[in-house]
Amino acid sequence: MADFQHVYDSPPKGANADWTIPQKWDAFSADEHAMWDRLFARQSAMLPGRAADAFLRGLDVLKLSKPGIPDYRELNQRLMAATGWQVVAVPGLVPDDVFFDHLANRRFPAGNFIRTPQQLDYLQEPDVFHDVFGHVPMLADPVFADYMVAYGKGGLRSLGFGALDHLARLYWYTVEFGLIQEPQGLRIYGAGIVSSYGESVFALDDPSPNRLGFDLMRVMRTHYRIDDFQQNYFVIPSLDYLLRVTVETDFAPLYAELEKLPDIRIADILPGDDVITRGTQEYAEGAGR
Ligand code: HBI
Ligand code: FE
Repeated sequence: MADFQHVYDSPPKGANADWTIPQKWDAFSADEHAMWDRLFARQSAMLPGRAADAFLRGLDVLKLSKPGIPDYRELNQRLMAATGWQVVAVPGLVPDDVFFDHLANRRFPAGNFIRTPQQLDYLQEPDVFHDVFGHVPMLADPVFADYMVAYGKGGLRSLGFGALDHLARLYWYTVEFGLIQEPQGLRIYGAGIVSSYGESVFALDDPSPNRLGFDLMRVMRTHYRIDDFQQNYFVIPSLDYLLRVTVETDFAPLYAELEKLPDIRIADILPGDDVITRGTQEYAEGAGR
């Protein structure tokens, strides 16, 4: 992640010790607010029938009294009332321990900038649209809200085991790129998918990626890609299951076992896998990828 432009070693000038900064809602330009509205309209139109029920219900907390980038003073009143979570502004990616500490205390750090028109469909670093549109609706769900707290606490603990890379894969394949099995079919809930125009179609409809039943150890062994659509998605049976598995599992023995087990290459399917869709991988193997 070292080449992201907003990564710092210590809080930049003007930031607090916990890396938060004032949102300065009034400082966003009309163009920046219009970019939010454009992205919001495009994504919310495509998500019915694709996004998880919890996400669609949570979208209501983002419908504030004025258009544009949400003013956290108003957003946080609604989010706090729903689950006790709040959004805090940060300059960009923050160190892992700082990130986990915020999550463990029901604070979601959101980048305080918005993509430019040139970055409409791809940017390397989470902006306010990804962080707020992508993450906040799920944080309004009580079960997912508790999962994120459990993840933050587990993240802090993982640092002591030198197991950050393994735990980061759990975040990646659930919070960022998770799919859920609902009565009507597969749905997306990962923020990296729901905030992406292309991936919200690809993740559900494209024949290329594998879609595998969620297995905690399997996920923690699996590489992922940060530069393009995923080659694997993991499907949870319910948010309750995800919370339960995270809270009830003692990760210490798993980390010990993971040290002995090889990582799994990105698109490999193993004999024990619960294969929902065996991907063709044609997208990943196509020209220039
Ligand atoms: N910082 N702002 C921000 N957003 C993230 O998603 C984030 C971060 N720092 C570290 C981090 N994520 C990783 O540790 C997690 O993906 C596990
Ligand atoms: Fe994210």
